[in-house]
Order: sequence, then structure tokens, then C-alpha cells
Amino acid sequence: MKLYRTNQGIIIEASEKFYLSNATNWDTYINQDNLFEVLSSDIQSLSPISWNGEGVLAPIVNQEIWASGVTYMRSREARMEESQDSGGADFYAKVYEAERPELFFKSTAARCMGTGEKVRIRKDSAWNVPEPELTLMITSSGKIVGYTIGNDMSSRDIEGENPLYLPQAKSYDKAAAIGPCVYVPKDEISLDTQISIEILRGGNSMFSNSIAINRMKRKLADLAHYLFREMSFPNGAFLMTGTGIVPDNDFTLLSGDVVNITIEGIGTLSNEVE
Ligand code: DO4
Ligand code: MG
Repeated sequence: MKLYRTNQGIIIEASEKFYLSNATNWDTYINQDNLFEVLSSDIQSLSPISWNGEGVLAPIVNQEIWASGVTYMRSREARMEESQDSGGADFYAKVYEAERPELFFKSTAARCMGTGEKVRIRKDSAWNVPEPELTLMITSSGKIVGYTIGNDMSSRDIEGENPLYLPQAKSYDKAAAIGPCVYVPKDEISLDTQISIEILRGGNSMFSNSIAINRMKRKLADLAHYLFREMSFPNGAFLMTGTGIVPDNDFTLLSGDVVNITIEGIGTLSNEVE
């Protein structure tokens, strides 16, 4: 089942049919520990509508977006390379092995974009990449009830200069995108699910790659558990789970590039760089 936040209201997709929900409060809807059952029950009293997929908004209203780091070997390697001169490389090797994951604050809802909206690169950075990440929707009680696609836009020169600059490399206006929907399966997402990215420049493919979630070193539930250890999220939270794909070091995003991130079963998050 899928849940879309749209300019018409909340649309539920089930068995390739669309239903306009009577629910008006997104926060309440996504903060349900038994969301799959709630949606299954709601569509019983609704009639299918025809919807062409237009008017999709970022699936977030009052949630914070947090992110996990160095959860895949490729991220560990890339961070170690970019931070070699600063002496920060060891920290990335250590956090990859450590029991405690790296978790950082990524974005408020207001700074986050939906599919079809523009993301940004910082003006004071010359080396930028998108990071395609499976993103967890977690309820206030800490239960993972849904999944979406996240783009953790990152300034590699800033985080490479000094690991303490990480918040500036990661958090700025339009540095995060999530969407297009929240995927709400009956059971947990399959770890064989593929995450793919393609970056287009002038319509030509500049970079593409894909990776399965099962290449992640950590368990999804452990990441959620650490985030909720000493913090409460009354309206739930989103948690990006880290990237397993980083372009080679000679690649940087440019204004006008289009970033398409696809996760099997969820859809495609598409954002042009402003
Ligand atoms: O530690 C730096 C950030 C790591 C990150 O964002 C990732 O691995 O996805
Ligand atoms: Mg990331």
C-alpha cells in the first residue's frame, strides 16, 4: 500500500487503485503503529478515484528528518578519501565498526523538497553529490511503519575539510528531498530491494548505479532504536539510512542536473538541481 500527500488531500494506493482518504491530518495518519491495517480498513468505505499522479507534495508536515552515516562500505571509503588531508579519515573507519551508529539531524519539513521540486547545492561549496537513501517512517513509539526515498544532498569539500563541519555539509535550504510517497507494506521491506540512481545533465546520463539494501552493515531497526533512545518525536520522524552509492571523486553536481532515485516498490524521487 502507498500513501501520497497531494494538493487534493491524502491519497491511498492499494492494488493499483487510488482512494481519496477522509483523513485530513497527515501527522495523525502516519503516526499509527498499525498503519497498514488502518489504511486497509479505511479503503473499505471509499470508492476508487481516477488520479493521474499530479499534485504530489513531500510526504512530511511536522516530522524532523534525521540521517544515518557510513552504513555501507562505499560511504566509508569515500569519506576516508575526502578527509585524508584533514586527519579525519580514522573517524569514519571507527564509526563503520562501532556499535553506536552515526546519526545526524538532516532537515526540518520546511527545508525539505518533494518529487518534482528543486534541490540546491551550497554557493560556498565546489564538490557536491546526491546521496540516494532508503528512508524510514517511524511512529512516535519508535515503530517503522513505512518507507520512502531520500536524497541526502552533501557538500563533500566541506565535510572533508573538517568532520566538525558535517552539519554545514548536510543541512541547508533544500538540501533534502523525500518522496514521492510513503510505502506501507504489511511486512518489513525486503532486504533484496534495489536502490538506483541516475544523474542527467542536458538529458544525458552522467552517472548511474544501484545497490541492494542488504549491503548495509546495520539493521534498520537498530538505526531507529538508537535515534529514539533519548529523544521523543510526538509526530514520528523520518530517518535516512545512509548511502551505498557515491560517484567517483571527479564528479560534482551542477545546476540544471536532474537526480532520479528509484527504490523498487516505492517509486522514483526526481529533483532538478537549482
Ligand atoms: O559522515 C558523513 C555522512 C555520511 C552519510 O551521509 C552517509 O553515509 O550517507
Ligand atoms: Mg547520507
